[in-house]
Amino acid sequence: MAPVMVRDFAIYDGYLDLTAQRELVEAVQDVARQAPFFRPQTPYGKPMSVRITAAGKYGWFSDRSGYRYVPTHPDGQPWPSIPAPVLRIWDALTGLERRPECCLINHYDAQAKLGMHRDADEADFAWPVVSVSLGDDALFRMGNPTRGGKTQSVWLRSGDVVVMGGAARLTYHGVDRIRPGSSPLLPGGGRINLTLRVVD
Ligand code: MD6
Ligand code: FE
Repeated sequence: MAPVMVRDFAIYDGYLDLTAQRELVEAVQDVARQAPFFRPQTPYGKPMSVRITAAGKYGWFSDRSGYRYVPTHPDGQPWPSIPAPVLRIWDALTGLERRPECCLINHYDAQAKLGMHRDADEADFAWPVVSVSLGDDALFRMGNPTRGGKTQSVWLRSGDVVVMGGAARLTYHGVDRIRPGSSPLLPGGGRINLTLRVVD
């Protein structure tokens, strides 16, 4: 499948069929049973509107001390391993030998959004970030290598996969809002986004 390129983001529209999406939802539920979703604090002390958890050697974490990768859930347990169907998406789309060390899982409810940011807490930006959308539609905004300037937005739908590599790897991006109730996939509604990253 050839991606649609938007500002060097490779968007694989409808990459996952319904069966594959359901398999991933089960895998996420399995991770969340072991490592429950929580709401991190921003470095400024505000709670984030998305709830997060993770799988892999590292999870992404934020509190008053800043953003970082951590080897354990806030409850002290190591993160569950990254589910096999998630790794298969990485393998198929990147063709890389190296595998991700973090699968960050974001959950968006009707009010949640994610401000414009860059994923810059990893050691080597030569590795891409792969993002999988499940559940409700999300308005994904892509900007520039520095904050500000013109942006371009697309609606990401359940089953879409985005590969953020090359010039896009350090491009500002965010989620303005979701469209609540647009997908019946998740039992409790909302949207789940998985992002796969090489950390070390
Ligand atoms: C989201 N995604 O789609 C938020 N980051 O919910 C991201 O922040 C993201 O989609 C890095 C690479 C791809 C992404
Ligand atoms: Fe991001």
